[in-house]
Amino acid sequence: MERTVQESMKQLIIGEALPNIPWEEKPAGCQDVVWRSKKNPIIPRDLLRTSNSIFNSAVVPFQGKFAGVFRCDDRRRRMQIHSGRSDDGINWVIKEEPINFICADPEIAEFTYGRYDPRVCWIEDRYYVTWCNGYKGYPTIGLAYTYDFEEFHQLENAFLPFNRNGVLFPRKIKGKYAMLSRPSDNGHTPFGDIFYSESPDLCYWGKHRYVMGATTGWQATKIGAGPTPIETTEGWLLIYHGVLTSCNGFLYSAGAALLDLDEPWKVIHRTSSYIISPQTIYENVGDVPNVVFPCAALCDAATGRIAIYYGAADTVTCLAFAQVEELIDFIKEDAKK
Ligand code: BMA
Repeated sequence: MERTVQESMKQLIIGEALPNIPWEEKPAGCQDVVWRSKKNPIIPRDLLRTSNSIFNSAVVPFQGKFAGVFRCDDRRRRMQIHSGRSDDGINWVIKEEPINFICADPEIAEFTYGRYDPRVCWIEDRYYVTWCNGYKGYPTIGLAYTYDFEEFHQLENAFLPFNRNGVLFPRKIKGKYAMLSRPSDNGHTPFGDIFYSESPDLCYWGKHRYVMGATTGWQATKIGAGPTPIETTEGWLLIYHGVLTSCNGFLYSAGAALLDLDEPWKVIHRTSSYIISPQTIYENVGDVPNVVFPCAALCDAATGRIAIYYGAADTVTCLAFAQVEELIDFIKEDAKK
């Protein structure tokens, strides 16, 4: 694919500049469309003295720096989500206490076995957090908002159980809030496709549409949305995870797709190859081996740089990089395979 200089300077990401995005150039000779940080894992499992593991976590730009919500499993192996701050997106200070959600109705705050796999999304005037919420023993999509990463206000669960991987779009689409999710079961779900739903108020959800499903190879068993979709001139750029069942169990990789901007349940292109799969020691070895699980992506509209945050082996948090133009070209070309 050859582009003129003028074409290659074109801004593809519809959004704001983020000059302080964490970034490392692609290593010379690297053939991959996504490359890992040399600093990986950026968050060790024991950053908190109470943590068994810190992974599958979400970060956003915040007041010129960065903030996030982190999945921290404690040493009793309870799954909880904690807030954190960082000056550079790489070195994080995470609160030792889990988020103490403020709820209009205390029943909403009740959960059994845990909260996990958070995503964070800025919409209009505040940050929204979605996560897999163990509501009375049933996994479903928890939802909350915060202005400051200090106080978090929990709203009604978005859907009936069983559901996971709830990922909001960063703006209303045709006047409605929009969310991707993955209907599932009560265990380690051996199936799963991505659906789209919309809501006028973040309480009542409907117009559920099928987006895309498990296919073959690295995404043969199930798929689930990853980071908040990135708006581009070519469609919503969605990074998602896909699962293959090997003789040794589940193996989690990630791929990417472009969704229609106005009707995001319509898939324009989708990779048939993964863009990153578990291949390093910190992805292959840990509490759950062979997992890469992206939950967040920072992007700089001015340069097209993307920094992807992912959990590795259900143990640590890692960072990888991509260039939007190269990634979109890859999706288009690979979709033809
Ligand atoms: C999924 C979720 C993720 C986890 C993955 C691999 O079902 O529980 O949190 O990373 O399994 O264990």
